Amino acid sequence: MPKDNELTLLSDDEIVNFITKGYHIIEPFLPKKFHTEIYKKLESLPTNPGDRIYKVVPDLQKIYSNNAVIRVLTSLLGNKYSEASHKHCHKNHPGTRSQMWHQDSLNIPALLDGNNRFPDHIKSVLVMYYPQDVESNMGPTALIPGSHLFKSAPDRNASHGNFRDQVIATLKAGSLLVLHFDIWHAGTANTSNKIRYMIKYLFERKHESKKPSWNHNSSENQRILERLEKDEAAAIQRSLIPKRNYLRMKMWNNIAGDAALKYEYHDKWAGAWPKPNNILL
Ligand SMILES: O=C(O)CCC(=O)C(=O)O
Repeated sequence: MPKDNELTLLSDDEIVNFITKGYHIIEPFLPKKFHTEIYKKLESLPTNPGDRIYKVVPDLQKIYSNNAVIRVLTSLLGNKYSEASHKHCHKNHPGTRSQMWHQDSLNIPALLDGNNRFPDHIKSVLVMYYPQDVESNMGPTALIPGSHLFKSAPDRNASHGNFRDQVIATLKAGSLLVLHFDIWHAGTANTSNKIRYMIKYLFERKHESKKPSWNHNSSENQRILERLEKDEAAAIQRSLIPKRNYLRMKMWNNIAGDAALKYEYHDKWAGAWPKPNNILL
């Protein structure tokens, strides 16, 4: 558990994890009793307060303004970021069915010019807070790792069921899930007998970074480049790998300012022939 007064920024490897997968989990950093009290408060609300959730559950401030969250948001969004006024409390009763896969970044009416997706940058992140344990039958949030990088994912994704390599985020009470705004995700069915709450906030970058806003060590650059090229998040067609790597590299460079990496295209197809045991007969 990080101490409350520590602002340890993310490491290069944690930034690469976020770029490649599109999400980061913050483990609980406040006592379980605190989250139980928030759960009770939510249960007592007669209606959904919508954007006013903050006002009616002021203790949420103790979560979102905690250093454990600030260190992650600063690392991903730079030293200046803002909290969007829109917030949402999801109350999933027993029997709630799965949502369709979707990307929240497409929901914004003011941005219908099509420029609301940033597959090569980190401009906004969703932060989802769960005041109770979320077990696999309680409607955990599902994610498709790496799906924030592809603009061309078909709208038909919405009608699909399970994806290979999807992540079902079962979490301990008090955990937060930080998501790239463009990631495909969905709430799943609650087949338990417990209500699952989740509170969603959106944070936005205010400035382009002139240097890394995380704990960067340039002596690791070669290893970081290799990870950005080789790490797998979820299965994709092989012909998309150069585009995926280009977007990963651009995302790093867009948030790293003067610590940009030099990316050179390699023809990955040249070299040794496939070994006989990789050939389907
Ligand atoms: O309920 C969930 O786990 C996910 C909700 C969601 O997808 C959303 O708020 O956009």
